[in-house]
Amino acid sequence: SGSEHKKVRLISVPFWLGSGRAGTELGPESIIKAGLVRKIRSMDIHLESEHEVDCPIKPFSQGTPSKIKYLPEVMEMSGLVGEQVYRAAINDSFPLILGGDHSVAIGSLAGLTGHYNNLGVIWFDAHGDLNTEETTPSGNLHGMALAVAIGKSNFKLTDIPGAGSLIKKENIVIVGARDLDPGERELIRSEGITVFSMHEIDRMGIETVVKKAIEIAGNGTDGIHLSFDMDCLDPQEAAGVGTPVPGGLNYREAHFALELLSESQRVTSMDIVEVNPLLDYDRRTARLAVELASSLLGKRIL
Ligand code: 6HN
Ligand code: MN
Ligand code: MN
Ligand code: MN
Repeated sequence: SGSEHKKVRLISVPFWLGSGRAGTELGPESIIKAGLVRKIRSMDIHLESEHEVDCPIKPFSQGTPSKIKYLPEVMEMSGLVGEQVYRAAINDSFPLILGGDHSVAIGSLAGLTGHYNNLGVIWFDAHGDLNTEETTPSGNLHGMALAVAIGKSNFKLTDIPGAGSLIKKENIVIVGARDLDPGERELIRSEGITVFSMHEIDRMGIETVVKKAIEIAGNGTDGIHLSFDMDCLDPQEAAGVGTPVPGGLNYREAHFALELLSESQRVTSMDIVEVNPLLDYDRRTARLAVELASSLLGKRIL
């Protein structure tokens, strides 16, 4: 069966400085080695180009250590990623962004908001990524990416050159959460952010959850960005991530979720982040990432 998007542009972002732990900079290469390009080419899709973003791999020469780690590096990366994502979007290509840690999504959203007037976001993650400078327990920016996107931290999406407006909290949905910090829980309550935690997934089933997520992220928006942190999966399925949390999505739930998202024809871009090949001994997590991406791009069993 075909796909809603004829053209796909692969954007590799070898970046780890948002996570405080090296390894995710090897993610794009590992996902490609696991067969992503081959898989996309075997489908009815035109793979336009592969672009590797020349982002900082080493910390800039250190000044005084600050609580928030590598902010200048994350800002530099985000601007560069944003440029490439924006170019793909205006060219009517589907941007498929390969991380890298989840701070890469700040770049994706910077580029996408430059193009879309009102973007919805579905964020698959074991975590909330809603910490601010005040609440972060780690100082790692990947744990702040969504707070940056909605403008709840001091560092905001709109600080990135080329970014459009902030993401509206009404159009954000988190799916798969099971490890939230106290400050994140508070922000979720006070802002009324929709979170379908593992509890809701067990209660309602993944199909209902995904349908509701599309409704909320799609309500009055002209695009939906799917930001897929591989740690939403159970560590039994995807051990090769930096911050594994037990009790996650199983293979079939994740697979079905991405088929449903594909069928909806509403998703206009996707990140796949947090694959850490140093922890992905048999490349199983990278191969799963390939499977899930191809489901989203239209691969069907029949
Ligand atoms: N991720 N909540 C923790 C923190 O440091 O803020 C973990 C964040 C993980 C972020 O997996 O994208
Ligand atoms: Mn499009
Ligand atoms: Mn994340
Ligand atoms: Mn996560």
